[in-house]
Amino acid sequence: MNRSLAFLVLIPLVAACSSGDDANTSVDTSAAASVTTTPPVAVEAVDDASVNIADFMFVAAEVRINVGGSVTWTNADDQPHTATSSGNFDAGAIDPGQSSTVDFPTAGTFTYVCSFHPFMTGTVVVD
Ligand SMILES: [Cu+2]
Repeated sequence: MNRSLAFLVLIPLVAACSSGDDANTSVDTSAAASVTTTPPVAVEAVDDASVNIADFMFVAAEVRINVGGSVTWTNADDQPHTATSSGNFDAGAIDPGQSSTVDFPTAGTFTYVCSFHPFMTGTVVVD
């Protein structure tokens, strides 16, 4: 999914570069126009998602699951992390090499942080 998004982003950049190198002042904007009218690619919901914690980041930073699904966080770092959404859920302290699973019975968009390292942020979309 990320790869295809990157590909879409690259198209206008490539078009801009090639038109910049070209002395011809007429710029064909049809390629760029077709990109901007492409609807955003939706992340398909799954029943259960996995999030890897590595290098002080949640990967993927956003996951989308169906109502009733779950998310499992696995800590690949050498320090403990949490996945904590104040008032919504808390995966608890996850030691290095360990995992924690949270069930999501209700719909919503839940942003969360690592309570030890609040610059680490992620989102769980439940729908
Ligand atoms: Cu952390």
